[in-house]
Amino acid sequence: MRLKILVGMLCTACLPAMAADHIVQVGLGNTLTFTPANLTIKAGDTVTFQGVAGFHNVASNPGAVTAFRCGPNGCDGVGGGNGDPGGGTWSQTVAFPTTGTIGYFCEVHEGQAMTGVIQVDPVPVTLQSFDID
Ligand SMILES: [Cu+2]
Repeated sequence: MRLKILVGMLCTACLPAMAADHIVQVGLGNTLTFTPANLTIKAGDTVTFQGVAGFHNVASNPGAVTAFRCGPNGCDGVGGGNGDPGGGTWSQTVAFPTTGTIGYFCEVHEGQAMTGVIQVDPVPVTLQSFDID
């Protein structure tokens, strides 16, 4: 007798292997924009914000499931960095372990609609089958 067993694995254990990094450019072409402004990622992924032009930072909306505030001098609460706005080119990476919709903005240019949204989707369930003789 041969049984085929289909097992759905919650992928907590395979997060590290599946995690991806996504780039959001800040101020591309000297515009007051995030590129892309709307990004969909999976839980466990990271987003690297790259300041490319202008004087900006990135700050999550109040109450966001993953809070961050980052700029040229680092991110608030991470290794003594602070997320104050600044110029030049810079790069800060934020991890998004939790599903949800996270809005963010530049504190200097929020009034000029310099905003973005990161949608963090669940990691898909992986199905595996085993044969038992
Ligand atoms: Cu800005």
